[in-house]
Amino acid sequence: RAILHGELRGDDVIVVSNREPYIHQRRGERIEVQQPASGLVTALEPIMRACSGTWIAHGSGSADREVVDRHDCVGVPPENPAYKIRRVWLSAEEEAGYYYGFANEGLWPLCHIAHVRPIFRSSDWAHYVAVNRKFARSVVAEARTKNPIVLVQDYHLALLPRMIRKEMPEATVITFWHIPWPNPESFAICPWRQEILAGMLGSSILGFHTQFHCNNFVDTVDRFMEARVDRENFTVSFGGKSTAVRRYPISVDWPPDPALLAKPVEQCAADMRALNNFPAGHRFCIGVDRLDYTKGILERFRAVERLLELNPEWIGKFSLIQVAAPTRSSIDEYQSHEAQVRALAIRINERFGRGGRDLPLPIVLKVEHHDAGQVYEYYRAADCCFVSSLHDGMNLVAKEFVAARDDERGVLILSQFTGAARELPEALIVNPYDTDQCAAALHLALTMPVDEQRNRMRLMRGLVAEFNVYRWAGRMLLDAASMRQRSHLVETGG
Ligand code: GDG
Repeated sequence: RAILHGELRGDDVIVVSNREPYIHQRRGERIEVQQPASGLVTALEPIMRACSGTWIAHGSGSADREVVDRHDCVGVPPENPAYKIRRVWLSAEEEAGYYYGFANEGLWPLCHIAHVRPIFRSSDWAHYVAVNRKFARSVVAEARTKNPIVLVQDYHLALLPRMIRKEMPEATVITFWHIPWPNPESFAICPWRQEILAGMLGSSILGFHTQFHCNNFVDTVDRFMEARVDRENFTVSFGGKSTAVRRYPISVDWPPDPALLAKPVEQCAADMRALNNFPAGHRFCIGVDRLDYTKGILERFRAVERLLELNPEWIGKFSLIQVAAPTRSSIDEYQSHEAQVRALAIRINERFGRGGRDLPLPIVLKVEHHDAGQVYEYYRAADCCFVSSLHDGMNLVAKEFVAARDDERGVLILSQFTGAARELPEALIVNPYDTDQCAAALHLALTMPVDEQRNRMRLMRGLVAEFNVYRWAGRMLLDAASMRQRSHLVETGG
C-alpha cells in the first residue's frame, strides 16, 4: 500500500471499466449502496481506496437514472469517501449491443475455451465502437493534466487505449485484460480482429494474468498486424507507438479485511450447518461463482454425483453448497445454462437425496447474490472449496478461500485451466472434464489428514500474502513510472 501511495502521489489517476464499483439504488426514500459480485471490482477497489482518483464506469446497476442522477459523480465508499465514481450512461440499445452483444456474446466466448460459439453482429460492433468513444470522451473530460495515468480494464474497452492516445498523446495508458487471450487461430474468427488489436496497441503497457496469455497475444499480433514484435523484451511497435506486453497475475487484498475474519471458524461452521439444516459432523464443499458457463458448475455437480456413486458412504454425509450469483441473464446462452444447472441439481438430488429419510441433499444450489461477509463465512466453514472453471483468466475465488483460512485448514480443488493453478500447485489440481479425477479429488479432500491440509494451506497462504493485489497494481504502476521517467529524460535530453 505504501508503494501505491508513494507512486501515485500527485498523479492524475483514472480507472475506466464497464462495471461500477458501487451500485446506488433507490429503496423507498433511501438510496441503498451495494457492491457487485465481480473479480475486477474485488481487485481494483482496494487500489482506488489507496490512491484518490476517479473511476469512470457504466452506470449499469444504478438502473434508475432519474433517481441516481445526483450520484452521477459521487464519492465512495459511502461511509468514508476515498475516491470518486464518474458514471457513463448508456441507452438500452447501446447496452444491448456493446455489453450483452459484442462484449459478452462475442469477445467473452472468443477468449475462453468453453466451446460456446461466439456471435458477431455488425450492429453490436457499431455500438461497441460508439460506446468506447463515449468512454474516451469521458476520460478526456475527467483528466486534470495532459499526461494522466489511465488504467483501462478489460475486454469491454479494447478500442479505448488508441482513442485516448489520439486525444492525449502524453497519457500513460495501462490496459489490463482480465480474461484469457486465445491462440491466433481462435482469435482469427473475429471479423474485427485488426481493429481490436490496433485499439489495444494504443496502450503503453498491456497486462495479462499469465505469460501464456502474453505469448498468445504477441503471436496474434505477429500474425495479423503490420507491427514490429520484439520477443526478447516483449514489446510491440505499431503506428509509431510501443507497447510493453507483461504478465501481472492479479490477486486479493492481504491481509483480508478483519471484519471478514472476525467470526471464529468453529462459529462459522456451526452457523452454516444451522442455516442449511445439516446435522453435526456433516461435511461440505463450497463453490462460489457467477452463474457463467465458463465456471464449470455442471462439471462440478457431475463430480459430486460420481463421488456418491463410487463412495456411497458419503451419501447423506456430504453436500456441495453452490453459491451462484446471477449474471448476464438476458443472454440466451446464460438462460439455458442456468436451466441446465438447476435441472442437474434436481436430478442428482432426486437420485441421492432423502429417499424417505431426512438426510441433507447432496447439492444445495443458491442462485442469488450473497454479501461478501456471507461468502467468507462459507469459505471459513467449508471442508473444501471446488473451483472447476473450464477456462479462467485467474480466478479470485481460489485465492479468497486461501485468504479466508487463517486456521490453515480446508482443501482447495482447482481446475488446471485457471491462471491461479500456475501459482497454487499445492491445491489438488484437476481437469474439470475428467469426472472420475474430480470425484477422486473430492474424496481425497474429505479424507486428507489435518497435517497435510496445514502444510498445503500454509504454502498457499505464503504465496497469496506475498503476491497480493497491491503487488499486482504496484508492479504495473512501477513499470509505468519508469516508462514515464525514461520518456521525460528523452524529452529533456537528460
Ligand atoms: C474476471 C475473470 C479474473 C461471486 N459470487 C458472489 C461474489 N462473488 C465474487 C467472488 C470473487 C468474484 O466475485 C469472482 O471473481 P473471479 O475471479 O472468480 O471471476 P470473474 O468474475 O469471472 O472475474 C477472472 C477476474 O476477472 C479478476 O481479474 O480472476 O479470471 O474472469 O471475488 O467472491 N461476491 C459476493 N456475492 C456473491 O454472490 N459478494
